Amino acid sequence: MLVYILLQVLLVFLKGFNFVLKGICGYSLYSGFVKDKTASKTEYDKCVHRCRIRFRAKPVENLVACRNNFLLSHISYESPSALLPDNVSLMGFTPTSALFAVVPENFDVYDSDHGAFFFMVQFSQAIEVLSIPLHHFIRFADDLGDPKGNVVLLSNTGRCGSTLLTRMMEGVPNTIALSEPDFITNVDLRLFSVRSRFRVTQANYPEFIQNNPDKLLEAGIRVQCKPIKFRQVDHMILKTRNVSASLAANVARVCPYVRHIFMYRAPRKNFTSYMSMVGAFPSILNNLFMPDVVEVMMNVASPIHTNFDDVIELLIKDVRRDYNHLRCWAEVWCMLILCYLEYTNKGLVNFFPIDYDELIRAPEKNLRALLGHCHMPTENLEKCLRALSRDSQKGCNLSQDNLRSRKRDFTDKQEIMLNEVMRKFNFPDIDSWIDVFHLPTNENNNNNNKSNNVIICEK
Ligand SMILES: *[C@@H]1O[C@H](CO)[C@@H](O)[C@H](O)[C@H]1NC(C)=O
Ligand SMILES: *[C@@H]1O[C@H](CO)[C@@H](O)[C@H](O)[C@H]1NC(C)=O
Ligand SMILES: *[C@@H]1O[C@H](CO)[C@@H](O)[C@H](O)[C@H]1NC(C)=O
Ligand SMILES: *[C@@H]1O[C@H](CO)[C@@H](O)[C@H](O)[C@H]1NC(C)=O
Ligand SMILES: CC(=O)N[C@H]1CO[C@H](CO)[C@@H](O)[C@@H]1O
Repeated sequence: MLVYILLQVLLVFLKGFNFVLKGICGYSLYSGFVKDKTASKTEYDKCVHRCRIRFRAKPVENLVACRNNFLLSHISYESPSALLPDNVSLMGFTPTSALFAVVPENFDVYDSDHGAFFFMVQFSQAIEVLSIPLHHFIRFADDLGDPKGNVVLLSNTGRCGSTLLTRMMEGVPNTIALSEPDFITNVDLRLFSVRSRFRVTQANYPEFIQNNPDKLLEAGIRVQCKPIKFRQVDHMILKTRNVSASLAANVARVCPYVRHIFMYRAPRKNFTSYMSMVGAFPSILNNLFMPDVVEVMMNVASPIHTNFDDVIELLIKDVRRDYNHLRCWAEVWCMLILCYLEYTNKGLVNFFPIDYDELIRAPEKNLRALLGHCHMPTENLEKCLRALSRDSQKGCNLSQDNLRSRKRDFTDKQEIMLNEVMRKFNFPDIDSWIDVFHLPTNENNNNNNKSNNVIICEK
């Protein structure tokens, strides 16, 4: 945190310095010659800006990386072919450009043994950052075209064993699983949310993006899943952050070839795990930043145009007024489940729903069905099942060992509060969770026995 603040001070200082330097000799340590920078905006073959990372810091390690996390120095302006090598991967978007991380040539950024989260591996291993203006980025993505392999989007409620599932799926030959690639977090945070909180941020984006954010989402998926030369990739799993579950409908609309999974956990277990995770962060940070974080999360995570629009608006208002960890996180969780229900009922997304405890109870059967849904081969399940015995988030502070000691049960008061939250969404009490798929919102879908509901109903 302190390092991050120092970096910000340094960045302000350097910005001033570069401003003066630019005025005097038309050169900046960050962006090079002014005329080159100007040219990069219009000329496609000089539009990629390569910078060396001199220093990096994030206030909290699980935040989405942005330009302010880096102290960068100018190297060159190049053609978009600079984005093609295997050691270059899409890191995220700013309102003006797409950012790429360049790792050392022999480092496999896609190998999940380097760390449980793709965005963390990118951030810690990157040597250079490439940036490309968004309009050129979209042209680059159009030239690439749709991904050659199979793409699977794994939406989830967070803390539900989704990292374990990606580890299992990686057992399928020629499969890469990206855990929390943040291009998609950027897209949903700023662009698709129609809630008022984001109007200001949205205005920072060029008009062609504001009018058609789908295009950026499509381009992001195409570029994140670009061809890799050093190994055969037939299946690409994109496991999103929990808040991005609300984006599944957009992805289904824009990239109909993507296959969808929704992973969750029975609420009591889920909330216990949520709470143990929140407890793993320093409490000062929690109290200072959590209301902000949770308010944004609710804005992003909640589906719109549902019967619960008014409920959700009220809950969002209450976050700051009356912040309570457990209640607010339970509300976010309900909103994510609502995404699943709404999108399924409206036929927007063909999700394969998977409950963590059900996966653990009958791993082989469930994995087989899940892989079948994703059009992935099911011949060699042993390798997939081996992942079960490994801690799936090792290399990260949230690993199970860290959390296990913090597990807690709820007091009676907390139970009442949680059930009140559940009721606001017409969900059953946390102990009758099994009934959730017979809720009123699901009624019109009751006699439609899609493969979707099989697993839940069996329980
Ligand atoms: C990334 O890969 C390219 C091509 O393989 C190579 O020329 C370049 O030096 C690599 N970058 C770094 C930072 O190692
Ligand atoms: C959900 O995602 C947000 C944003 O990345 C993160 O801060 C939060 O810890 C996640 N919650 C859970 C329960 O995983
Ligand atoms: C995460 O864990 C490592 C090693 O256990 C520690 O050095 C690091 O400071 C931790 N990071 C945070 C944000 O707690
Ligand atoms: C529902 O399932 C039954 C048997 O499991 C099948 O006969 C019937 O055609 C299915 N209905 C629909 C609408 O898919
Ligand atoms: C319904 C359910 O899953 N209940 C379990 C929740 O977790 C606690 C321990 O964390 C178990 O004791 C419950 O049986």
